[in-house]
Amino acid sequence: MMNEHSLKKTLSQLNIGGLRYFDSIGSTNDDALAWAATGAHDLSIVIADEQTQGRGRLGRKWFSPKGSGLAFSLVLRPSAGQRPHLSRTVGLAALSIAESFFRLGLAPCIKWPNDILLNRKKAAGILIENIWSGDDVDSLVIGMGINIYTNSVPPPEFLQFPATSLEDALGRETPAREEILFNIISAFIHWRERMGTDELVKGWEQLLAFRGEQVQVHTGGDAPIIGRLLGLESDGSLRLGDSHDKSIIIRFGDVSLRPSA
Ligand code: BT5
Repeated sequence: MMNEHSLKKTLSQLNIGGLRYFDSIGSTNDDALAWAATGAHDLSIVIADEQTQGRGRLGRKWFSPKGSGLAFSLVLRPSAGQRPHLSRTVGLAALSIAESFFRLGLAPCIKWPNDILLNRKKAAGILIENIWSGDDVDSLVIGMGINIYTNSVPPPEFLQFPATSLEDALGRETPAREEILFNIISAFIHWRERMGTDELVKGWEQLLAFRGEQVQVHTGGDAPIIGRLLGLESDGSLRLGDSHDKSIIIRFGDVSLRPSA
């Protein structure tokens, strides 16, 4: 059973800022935003067994029932050295989740910008929200939702993209959630120290789903942008190539494979 005691014990070897655990909460991002606004230390964690109002991007819902997955938010107070690289934060988070999956012998991919896939199905998502102080980011809240057990996978009518869980992908006994959380936070601390390096962007780029394939990216406008997925810019933007091999750079959007005609 995951609880405050088991989490404190597992995370005690890591240098986290603080921990808040809830059996049930609306959204861990909301609590972390409130905590950040009232002085949460760097690398504070809000985690819940269940979310009743879990959020995705653009008002979408994140399904996180009791006893099924990991739903947590990290508060980040960026150092001066990290500030120029904050657009890479989603990559930092995605790489950290991906590494925890590699450790279990799986082969994760990152569907740009914020989904982690196993067997081409979504196993985790990331939601980053900023607290501003004038024109500067005061702190960031990085929400991560990871489907651990089969019961975390939403019913198909809930989804635009197929979903899976770690348990489904492993097909064998799944480690405790605390252990997976430990691995994610350890990787996060490791990569965060390398936030300004090419190594981070390369590591992230190597894991991109659909590389070299024809994709469509919905950016909120009517027509999707279509092209071949080439890689990343150094700020974490996505680079596609059009039919004349001219680069198209995309900052926001949702990538999917282009259905073959
Ligand atoms: C995301 O949004 O993928 C970000 C999810 C972030 C969740 C974490 S949990 C801790 C923290 N607290 C919160 O309230 N949120 C964060 P987006 O790319 O917009 O994807 C949302 C879409 O994913 C939904 O519209 C569904 O189609 C699908 N979805 C919802 N729950 C899912 C699940 N458990 N597994 C796979 N897909 C899901």
